[in-house]
Amino acid sequence: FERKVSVAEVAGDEDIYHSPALLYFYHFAGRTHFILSGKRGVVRSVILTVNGEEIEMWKKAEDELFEYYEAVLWKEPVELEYSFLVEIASGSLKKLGPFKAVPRKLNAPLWPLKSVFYQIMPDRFAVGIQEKTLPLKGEFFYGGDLKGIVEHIDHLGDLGVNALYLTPVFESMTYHGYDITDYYHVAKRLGGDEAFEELVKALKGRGIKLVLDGVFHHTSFFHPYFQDVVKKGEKSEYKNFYRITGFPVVPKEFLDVLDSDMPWVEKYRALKSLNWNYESFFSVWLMPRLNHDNLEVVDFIADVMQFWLERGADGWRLDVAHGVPPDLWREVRKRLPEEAYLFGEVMDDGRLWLFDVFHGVMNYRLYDAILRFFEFEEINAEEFLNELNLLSAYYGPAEYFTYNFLDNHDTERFIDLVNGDGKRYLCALAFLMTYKGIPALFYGDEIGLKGSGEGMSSGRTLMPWKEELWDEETLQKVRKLINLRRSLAPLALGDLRVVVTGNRWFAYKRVLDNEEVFVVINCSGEDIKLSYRGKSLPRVPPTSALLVYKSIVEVV
Ligand code: ARE
Repeated sequence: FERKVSVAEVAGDEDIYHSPALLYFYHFAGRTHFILSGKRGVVRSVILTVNGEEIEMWKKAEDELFEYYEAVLWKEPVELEYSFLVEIASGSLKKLGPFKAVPRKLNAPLWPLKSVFYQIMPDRFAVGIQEKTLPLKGEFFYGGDLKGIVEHIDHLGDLGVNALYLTPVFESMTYHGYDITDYYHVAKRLGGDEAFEELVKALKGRGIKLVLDGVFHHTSFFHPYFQDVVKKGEKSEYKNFYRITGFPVVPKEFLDVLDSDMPWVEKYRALKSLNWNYESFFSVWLMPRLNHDNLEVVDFIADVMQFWLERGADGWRLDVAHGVPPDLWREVRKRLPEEAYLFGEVMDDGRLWLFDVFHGVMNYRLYDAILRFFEFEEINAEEFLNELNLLSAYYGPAEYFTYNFLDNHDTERFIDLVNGDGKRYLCALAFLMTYKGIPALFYGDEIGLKGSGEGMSSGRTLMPWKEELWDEETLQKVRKLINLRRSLAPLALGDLRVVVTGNRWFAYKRVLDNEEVFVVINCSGEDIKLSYRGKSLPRVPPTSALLVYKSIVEVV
């Protein structure tokens, strides 16, 4: 992609840049975006001329190296002739163009744009099957299953979410399921393949889409392919499935510990201190890394993904996606139906993983900015908005397809991070629901569910089903926000224009053709009084949000 410019090149004479490529000239939801980037400090102003009409571009964002200028035109995606007249800081003028091209479109399924996601870790949500044998008995398993989700499907319906992302559901030995032993069967502890079919039926009946978690960076140590390598060593036909660094794959003591009748917790501890000859996820012996250079592994991944898409899944979240070469994902994507929504777990800048790789990424970069503004109060509104606009410049149309969250199974719960301040949670959620990208809740957020302890697995608490334990006010407001998100098209598809910013509050419009929604996010300790279209609005109390759509005003 075009912005892959090295620092040395930038220092040369390529001070301003545009090309009619996806990130610089694209069409989305009825409008055409033009982006021009310049080396920091070089550009003073830019005039865009399109088919004879002149438009002044606005400075959208800046990073360490570049500044990004943008103009938006509400036009059909037709061929346009355009050029830029750039006023350089030194006083001279530079002309770029003319360019003659049709704006590029992102290739992606449209259903995610209409979705609000709900994420469930099945073991922690609801117990449907009371009698069951759990692997590694007693260790961390709460016993939730897919039948439990079916039994509580009305909870999802009432909330108004219309897409479900489930953490891994396949055969494995842990409660979290990221160590898969059989990719073609749903874990018996979760109710097996039958429960999966029932779940798919229940979801389809309510128009809820289903996204599964694909763990293809590694398998379980106990996956038959890896076991074959452990047993047969160099003679194993699966030795190239993994990244083996020597034979035997594990020393004899390792197998002795595994075979012993020590309790599992002790076994785990003992095994950790031994050596092994394979690469694995974060040096966890249970998770040997697949060899992604092996074309048979590519076939295997594509086959598993297609298998479950045929059985009712609508998309995949790809685990440790940033630990697998983008080319592999590109190839896999080509073999899957275009309607399947694919988003990768990518922790930082998503640019290498978007466009023709995944449709979206888990938006960790947005999450970091949200924490810095809403929780730590490290950045002010202007800095927060610069970060948002920067991501927008980096991702172009792909930003509408990112999976946006305030928490998930790997983070502390947002409510815990803000010390139980429900108002602050709702304020941040109001932002998420009125921002570009696909909003997602982690099960229990809607009822004010808190985590226990600290660290990445602290949020995986058991969902309480006694309604006396729910925070009813939060639930009502979360419902309202989901409803607004789903009923007001500009919130999902609209362009974003910042209207005014304070230190800890800001207001923006989401504009879609001739419709718009006005949003105020007030994270400050004071009332904010604004007027909109000549009318004064009700005050926005501290730590709350306000939405205006036509003559409807909502304060959350
Ligand atoms: C368990 C314990 C941990 C313990 C670990 C090692 O919970 O406290 O440290 O074991 O013994 C799954 C389970 C985890 C489990 C893990 C290993 O859900 O509970 O941990 O397996 O057995 C990095 C990766 C990122 C990954 C996160 C967790 O880059 O891909 O770590 N996320 C996915 C899933 C996880 C899952 C796995 C991967 C493994 O979403 O749920 O874990 O399949 C910084 C770094 C990131 C780092 C992040 C979090 O931001 O830049 O690279 O992410 O911190 O640590």
